[in-house]
Amino acid sequence: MKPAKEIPRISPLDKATFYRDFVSKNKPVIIEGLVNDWPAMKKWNMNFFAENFSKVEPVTIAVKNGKCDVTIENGVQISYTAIEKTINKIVEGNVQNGFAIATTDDVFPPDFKNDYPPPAYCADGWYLRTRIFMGAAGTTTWLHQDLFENLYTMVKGEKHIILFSPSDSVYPQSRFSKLPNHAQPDVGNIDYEKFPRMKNAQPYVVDLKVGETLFLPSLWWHYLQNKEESIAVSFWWTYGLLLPVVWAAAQYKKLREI
Ligand SMILES: O=C(O)CCC(=O)C(=O)O
Repeated sequence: MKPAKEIPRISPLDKATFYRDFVSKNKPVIIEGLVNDWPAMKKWNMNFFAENFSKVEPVTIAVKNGKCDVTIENGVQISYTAIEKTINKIVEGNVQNGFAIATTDDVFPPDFKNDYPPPAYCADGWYLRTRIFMGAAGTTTWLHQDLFENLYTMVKGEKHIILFSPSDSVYPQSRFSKLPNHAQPDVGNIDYEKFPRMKNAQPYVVDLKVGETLFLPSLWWHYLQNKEESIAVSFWWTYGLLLPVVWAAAQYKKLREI
Protein backbone atom coordinates (compact mmCIF):
# COMPACT_ATOMS: atom_id res chain seq x y z
CA MET A 1 0.00 0.00 0.00
CA LYS A 2 1.07 3.61 -0.46
CA PRO A 3 1.98 5.58 2.70
CA ALA A 4 -1.22 6.27 4.60
CA LYS A 5 -2.99 9.61 4.41
CA GLU A 6 -4.78 10.98 7.45
CA ILE A 7 -8.47 11.81 7.51
CA PRO A 8 -8.98 15.40 8.70
CA ARG A 9 -10.62 16.14 12.06
CA ILE A 10 -13.09 19.02 12.31
CA SER A 11 -15.51 20.54 14.84
CA PRO A 12 -19.24 20.16 14.11
CA LEU A 13 -20.43 22.24 11.15
CA ASP A 14 -23.92 23.39 10.24
CA LYS A 15 -25.79 20.86 8.10
CA ALA A 16 -25.64 22.83 4.82
CA THR A 17 -21.86 23.24 5.06
CA PHE A 18 -21.39 19.57 6.00
CA TYR A 19 -23.38 18.46 2.92
CA ARG A 20 -21.62 20.94 0.64
CA ASP A 21 -18.07 20.10 1.77
CA PHE A 22 -18.29 16.39 2.55
CA VAL A 23 -21.49 14.48 1.65
CA SER A 24 -21.90 15.84 -1.86
CA LYS A 25 -18.13 15.47 -2.46
CA ASN A 26 -18.12 11.86 -1.13
CA LYS A 27 -15.24 12.86 1.18
CA PRO A 28 -14.53 11.27 4.60
CA VAL A 29 -13.99 13.40 7.69
CA ILE A 30 -13.90 12.97 11.47
CA ILE A 31 -16.16 15.18 13.53
CA GLU A 32 -15.13 15.74 17.13
CA GLY A 33 -17.79 16.24 19.78
CA LEU A 34 -20.83 15.82 17.51
CA VAL A 35 -22.57 13.59 20.06
CA ASN A 36 -21.29 14.98 23.38
CA ASP A 37 -24.89 15.15 24.61
CA TRP A 38 -25.65 11.44 24.11
CA PRO A 39 -26.59 9.69 27.39
CA ALA A 40 -24.85 6.63 25.90
CA MET A 41 -21.47 8.34 26.31
CA LYS A 42 -21.85 8.26 30.10
CA LYS A 43 -23.95 5.10 30.52
CA TRP A 44 -22.67 2.45 28.14
CA ASN A 45 -20.07 -0.19 28.84
CA MET A 46 -20.15 -4.00 28.69
CA ASN A 47 -21.54 -4.20 32.23
CA PHE A 48 -24.46 -1.96 31.29
CA PHE A 49 -25.43 -4.35 28.48
CA ALA A 50 -24.89 -7.44 30.67
CA GLU A 51 -27.05 -6.04 33.45
CA ASN A 52 -29.87 -4.53 31.39
CA PHE A 53 -30.08 -6.60 28.23
CA SER A 54 -28.73 -10.07 29.02
CA LYS A 55 -31.75 -11.78 27.37
CA VAL A 56 -31.76 -9.57 24.26
CA GLU A 57 -30.73 -11.49 21.13
CA PRO A 58 -28.84 -9.15 18.78
CA VAL A 59 -27.30 -10.09 15.44
CA THR A 60 -24.06 -11.80 16.43
CA ILE A 61 -21.09 -12.94 14.35
CA ALA A 62 -18.57 -15.56 15.48
CA VAL A 63 -14.96 -14.36 15.68
CA LYS A 64 -12.21 -16.78 14.70
CA ASN A 65 -8.48 -15.98 14.70
CA GLY A 66 -9.31 -12.35 15.32
CA LYS A 67 -11.58 -12.03 12.30
CA CYS A 68 -15.36 -11.85 12.04
CA ASP A 69 -16.30 -15.14 10.44
CA VAL A 70 -17.14 -14.22 6.86
CA THR A 71 -16.08 -16.57 4.10
CA ILE A 72 -16.68 -16.77 0.39
CA GLU A 73 -18.15 -20.28 0.88
CA ASN A 74 -20.71 -19.31 3.52
CA GLY A 75 -21.05 -15.51 3.28
CA VAL A 76 -21.63 -13.65 6.54
CA GLN A 77 -22.66 -16.19 9.18
CA ILE A 78 -24.99 -14.51 11.67
CA SER A 79 -26.96 -15.80 14.63
CA TYR A 80 -29.37 -14.17 17.06
CA THR A 81 -27.62 -15.01 20.33
CA ALA A 82 -28.49 -13.74 23.82
CA ILE A 83 -26.05 -11.16 25.17
CA GLU A 84 -25.59 -13.27 28.33
CA LYS A 85 -23.93 -15.93 26.14
CA THR A 86 -21.53 -13.61 24.33
CA ILE A 87 -20.61 -10.73 26.60
CA ASN A 88 -18.10 -12.66 28.73
CA LYS A 89 -16.14 -13.72 25.66
CA ILE A 90 -16.02 -10.09 24.55
CA VAL A 91 -14.86 -8.93 28.00
CA GLU A 92 -12.25 -11.74 28.22
CA GLY A 93 -10.91 -10.55 24.86
CA ASN A 94 -11.44 -13.96 23.31
CA VAL A 95 -10.73 -13.55 19.60
CA GLN A 96 -9.92 -17.20 18.87
CA ASN A 97 -13.37 -18.43 19.64
CA GLY A 98 -15.35 -15.32 20.48
CA PHE A 99 -18.17 -13.12 19.26
CA ALA A 100 -18.86 -9.67 17.85
CA ILE A 101 -22.24 -7.98 17.97
CA ALA A 102 -23.24 -6.13 14.79
CA THR A 103 -26.93 -5.55 15.12
CA THR A 104 -29.75 -3.30 14.07
CA ASP A 105 -31.12 -1.59 17.17
CA ASP A 106 -34.71 -2.86 16.84
CA VAL A 107 -33.87 -5.85 19.10
CA PHE A 108 -33.61 -3.49 22.11
CA PRO A 109 -36.58 -1.96 23.97
CA PRO A 110 -37.91 1.28 22.36
CA ASP A 111 -36.54 3.69 25.01
CA PHE A 112 -32.99 2.42 24.36
CA LYS A 113 -32.96 4.79 21.35
CA ASN A 114 -33.07 7.78 23.71
CA ASP A 115 -29.42 7.09 24.53
CA TYR A 116 -28.19 8.08 21.03
CA PRO A 117 -30.46 10.53 19.14
CA PRO A 118 -29.41 10.75 15.46
CA PRO A 119 -27.36 13.86 14.58
CA ALA A 120 -29.17 16.51 12.48
CA TYR A 121 -27.01 15.53 9.47
CA CYS A 122 -28.93 12.28 9.07
CA ALA A 123 -32.01 12.52 11.35
CA ASP A 124 -34.36 13.03 8.39
CA GLY A 125 -32.26 10.95 5.97
CA TRP A 126 -33.82 8.45 3.55
CA TYR A 127 -33.72 4.80 4.68
CA LEU A 128 -32.16 5.78 8.03
CA ARG A 129 -31.13 2.71 10.02
CA THR A 130 -28.99 2.27 13.09
CA ARG A 131 -26.57 -0.44 14.11
CA ILE A 132 -24.71 -1.17 17.34
CA PHE A 133 -21.26 -2.81 17.18
CA MET A 134 -19.59 -4.45 20.17
CA GLY A 135 -16.38 -6.42 20.04
CA ALA A 136 -13.26 -7.56 21.85
CA ALA A 137 -9.81 -6.01 21.48
CA GLY A 138 -8.21 -7.38 18.32
CA THR A 139 -11.41 -8.23 16.42
CA THR A 140 -11.32 -7.16 12.78
CA THR A 141 -14.01 -6.53 10.19
CA TRP A 142 -13.00 -7.55 6.65
CA LEU A 143 -12.60 -4.85 3.96
CA HIS A 144 -16.00 -4.12 2.41
CA GLN A 145 -18.14 -1.28 1.04
CA ASP A 146 -21.79 -0.24 1.53
CA LEU A 147 -24.23 1.75 -0.58
CA PHE A 148 -25.10 4.04 2.33
CA GLU A 149 -23.70 7.21 3.85
CA ASN A 150 -22.52 6.35 7.36
CA LEU A 151 -21.98 8.38 10.53
CA TYR A 152 -19.96 6.03 12.74
CA THR A 153 -19.34 7.01 16.39
CA MET A 154 -17.15 5.45 19.06
CA VAL A 155 -18.98 5.24 22.38
CA LYS A 156 -16.36 3.11 24.10
CA GLY A 157 -12.83 2.05 23.13
CA GLU A 158 -10.76 2.88 20.08
CA LYS A 159 -10.73 1.48 16.53
CA HIS A 160 -8.06 1.48 13.88
CA ILE A 161 -9.88 2.14 10.61
CA ILE A 162 -8.48 1.96 7.08
CA LEU A 163 -10.42 3.37 4.14
CA PHE A 164 -9.87 3.20 0.39
CA SER A 165 -11.71 5.36 -2.11
CA PRO A 166 -14.35 3.67 -4.34
CA SER A 167 -12.11 4.33 -7.35
CA ASP A 168 -9.18 2.43 -5.81
CA SER A 169 -8.60 -1.05 -7.15
CA VAL A 170 -8.91 -3.37 -4.14
CA TYR A 171 -9.98 -6.64 -5.82
CA PRO A 172 -13.73 -6.80 -5.11
CA GLN A 173 -15.27 -10.24 -4.81
CA SER A 174 -17.63 -11.17 -7.63
CA ARG A 175 -20.96 -9.30 -7.41
CA PHE A 176 -22.64 -12.72 -7.77
CA SER A 177 -20.73 -14.32 -4.88
CA LYS A 178 -21.91 -14.68 -1.28
CA LEU A 179 -19.86 -11.63 -0.32
CA PRO A 180 -20.72 -9.22 -3.13
CA ASN A 181 -19.65 -6.08 -1.21
CA HIS A 182 -16.36 -7.49 0.14
CA ALA A 183 -12.79 -7.22 -1.15
CA GLN A 184 -10.55 -10.28 -1.50
CA PRO A 185 -7.29 -9.20 0.22
CA ASP A 186 -6.79 -9.42 3.99
CA VAL A 187 -5.79 -5.84 4.73
CA GLY A 188 -4.14 -6.97 8.00
CA ASN A 189 -1.75 -9.21 6.05
CA ILE A 190 -1.79 -8.44 2.32
CA ASP A 191 -0.48 -11.08 -0.07
CA TYR A 192 1.14 -8.79 -2.65
CA GLU A 193 2.02 -11.71 -4.97
CA LYS A 194 -1.63 -12.52 -5.33
CA PHE A 195 -2.89 -8.92 -5.21
CA PRO A 196 -0.10 -6.79 -6.77
CA ARG A 197 -2.32 -3.75 -7.41
CA MET A 198 -2.67 -3.37 -3.62
CA LYS A 199 0.87 -1.88 -3.68
CA ASN A 200 -0.63 1.21 -5.33
CA ALA A 201 -3.77 1.39 -3.20
CA GLN A 202 -4.03 4.60 -1.19
CA PRO A 203 -5.12 3.96 2.43
CA TYR A 204 -6.73 6.69 4.53
CA VAL A 205 -6.22 5.84 8.17
CA VAL A 206 -7.62 6.89 11.52
CA ASP A 207 -7.52 5.71 15.12
CA LEU A 208 -11.09 6.67 15.98
CA LYS A 209 -11.45 7.61 19.66
CA VAL A 210 -14.35 7.83 22.10
CA GLY A 211 -16.65 10.71 21.20
CA GLU A 212 -15.39 10.96 17.62
CA THR A 213 -17.66 10.41 14.62
CA LEU A 214 -16.34 9.27 11.26
CA PHE A 215 -18.32 10.36 8.22
CA LEU A 216 -17.80 7.31 6.01
CA PRO A 217 -19.18 8.21 2.59
CA SER A 218 -21.11 5.70 0.49
CA LEU A 219 -19.08 3.08 -1.38
CA TRP A 220 -15.80 3.83 0.42
CA TRP A 221 -14.04 0.57 1.31
CA HIS A 222 -13.57 0.11 5.07
CA TYR A 223 -11.55 -2.23 7.28
CA LEU A 224 -11.85 -1.93 11.07
CA GLN A 225 -9.87 -3.31 13.98
CA ASN A 226 -10.75 -2.93 17.65
CA LYS A 227 -7.68 -1.60 19.44
CA GLU A 228 -9.58 -2.21 22.67
CA GLU A 229 -12.91 -3.66 23.69
CA SER A 230 -15.32 -1.29 21.98
CA ILE A 231 -18.88 -0.15 21.41
CA ALA A 232 -19.84 1.91 18.36
CA VAL A 233 -23.05 3.24 16.80
CA SER A 234 -23.58 3.73 13.09
CA PHE A 235 -26.29 5.62 11.26
CA TRP A 236 -26.78 4.68 7.64
CA TRP A 237 -28.83 6.77 5.27
CA THR A 238 -28.97 7.34 1.57
CA TYR A 239 -28.47 10.48 -0.46
CA GLY A 240 -28.13 11.72 -4.02
CA LEU A 241 -27.67 9.43 -7.00
CA LEU A 242 -27.73 6.26 -4.88
CA LEU A 243 -31.27 6.91 -3.63
CA PRO A 244 -32.98 5.19 -6.64
CA VAL A 245 -30.57 2.23 -6.32
CA VAL A 246 -31.38 1.78 -2.62
CA TRP A 247 -35.10 2.21 -3.34
CA ALA A 248 -34.96 -0.49 -6.05
CA ALA A 249 -33.04 -2.84 -3.73
CA ALA A 250 -35.66 -2.30 -0.98
CA GLN A 251 -38.53 -3.06 -3.41
CA TYR A 252 -36.77 -6.22 -4.61
CA LYS A 253 -36.29 -7.33 -0.98
CA LYS A 254 -40.00 -6.71 -0.24
CA LEU A 255 -41.03 -8.73 -3.30
CA ARG A 256 -38.88 -11.64 -2.18
CA GLU A 257 -40.55 -11.56 1.24
CA ILE A 258 -44.07 -11.90 -0.23
O1 LIG B 1 -17.70 -1.78 13.46
C1 LIG B 1 -17.39 -2.59 12.60
O2 LIG B 1 -16.48 -3.39 12.79
C2 LIG B 1 -18.11 -2.64 11.28
C3 LIG B 1 -18.79 -1.34 10.92
C4 LIG B 1 -19.30 -1.29 9.51
O3 LIG B 1 -18.90 -2.05 8.67
C5 LIG B 1 -20.31 -0.29 9.14
O4 LIG B 1 -20.73 0.54 9.98
O5 LIG B 1 -20.71 -0.27 7.94
